[in-house]
Amino acid sequence: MDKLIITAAMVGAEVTKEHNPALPITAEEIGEEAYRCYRAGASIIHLHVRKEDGRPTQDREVFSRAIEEIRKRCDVIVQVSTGGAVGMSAEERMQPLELKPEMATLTTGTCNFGSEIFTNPEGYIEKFALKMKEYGIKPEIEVFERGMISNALTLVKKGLLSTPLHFDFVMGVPGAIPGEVRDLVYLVDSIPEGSTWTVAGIGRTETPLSLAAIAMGGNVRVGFEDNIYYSKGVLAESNAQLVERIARISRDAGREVASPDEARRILGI
Ligand code: KMH
Ligand code: ZN
Repeated sequence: MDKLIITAAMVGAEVTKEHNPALPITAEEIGEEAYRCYRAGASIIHLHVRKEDGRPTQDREVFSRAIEEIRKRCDVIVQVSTGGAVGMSAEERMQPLELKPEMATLTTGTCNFGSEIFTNPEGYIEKFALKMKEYGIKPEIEVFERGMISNALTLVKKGLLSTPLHFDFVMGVPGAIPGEVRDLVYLVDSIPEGSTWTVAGIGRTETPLSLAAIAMGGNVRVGFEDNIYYSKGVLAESNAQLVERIARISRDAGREVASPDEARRILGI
């Protein structure tokens, strides 16, 4: 089994400082928190950024400043979000791709997202995939529903994605696929052999799904984007605290944790 790749999704687009005061917002806070996550065992930072007032943005310059602060401190893989926040246009969402990061997310379908709709019609998906191909950015395919795997395979047939694919199963979003282990097994069984995958369990599904992924040979994403609690009713002190727990459990279970360079090799970056 390969070493475990831990992704830290530290910011997201929905969580606020009111939800968890330790949420990093400024470029410097993001840089500092990324470094703490890296020290705790994260090899990928899944990155969203915020305006000064805390609202989500996909502004290229804001991304650039945050990435610079991360780069000053460590050589972790930066994976920019093209999901942004619900309601943003495709052009808005694509901006950070211009910075040519090592990785970016690609959600291959539309789904309910709580009381809202996360819109990803074919036109968006193909535009994002084409840009990633042009710039040599490794896509992480964000799967919120089973049909999104089929859509990714269609993109392979169209020459917009190349194999081996890397998937992130985002599970437990209200309105999309639930976060039971049987759902994870179903998704893992549905991807092509040779693919790599990680799981992002939302809220209370985060830790149980992470444990399943460690045992199944998958990888793990944790962080405030997905879950702000360390345990029931107890806020996490930092994203790094969540990363540290996963690294510790994985090592205790006999699975070492990948460095950024080891993660690059596993993902073919
Ligand atoms: N904020 C969600 C609507 C991604 O980063 O690519 C979408 C999201 C997915 O977070
Ligand atoms: Zn995200």
